[in-house]
Amino acid sequence: MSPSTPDSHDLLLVIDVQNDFCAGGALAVPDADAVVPVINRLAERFSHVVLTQDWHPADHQSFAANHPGRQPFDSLSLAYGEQTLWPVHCVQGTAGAAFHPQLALTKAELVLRKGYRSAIDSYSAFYENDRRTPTGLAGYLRERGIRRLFLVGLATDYCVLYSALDARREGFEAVLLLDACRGLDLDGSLAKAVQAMREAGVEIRDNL
Ligand code: VGL
Ligand code: ZN
Repeated sequence: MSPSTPDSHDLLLVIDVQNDFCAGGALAVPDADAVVPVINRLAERFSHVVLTQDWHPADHQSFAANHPGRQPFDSLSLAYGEQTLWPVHCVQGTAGAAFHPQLALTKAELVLRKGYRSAIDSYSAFYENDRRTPTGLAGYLRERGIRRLFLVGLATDYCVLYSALDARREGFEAVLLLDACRGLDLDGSLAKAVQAMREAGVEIRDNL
């Protein structure tokens, strides 16, 4: 077996592969749909797969529409720090919040929803954007005996980035699979994200 064959302590963490981040969605990530077949093939090779789902109430504070006079992609200072304002996306129960219709969901052992509190955004699968409020994922993974995470999904420079950094902070090994990720790349954020992950000890690969 090659060293990159996933074992029982490895887990594929699929971040936010939802309609609103894909073609035609409210916050579409360029070329996002291309990750779906790649992720589906990867999922077959893992014994453990977890999905995250961005899941906002309509009055969520990360939406520019909830701040009169503000535009999407503006930055705003909120109680917990700087927050980028987004178009309304992934509203709980809407078609935009559903997973991409071609994403293979059957293998997922857990669907972790995040960003469900109006007052705080949550890019990371581990912590909300105050960097202190845990989602519970670290405890779940530890109890399940998971040691290494392979991160894929959307967007490389936001939710994938923060999830990978927090995975390292929580003591997991972390591998980013670039072929199965796409980024928003606002003001060079993609290159910065990859650099920050490298510096945090995330292994960056194209594929398994
Ligand atoms: C995301 C911006 C806002 C992401 C989620 O999944 O990367 N980005 N909400
Ligand atoms: Zn969001």
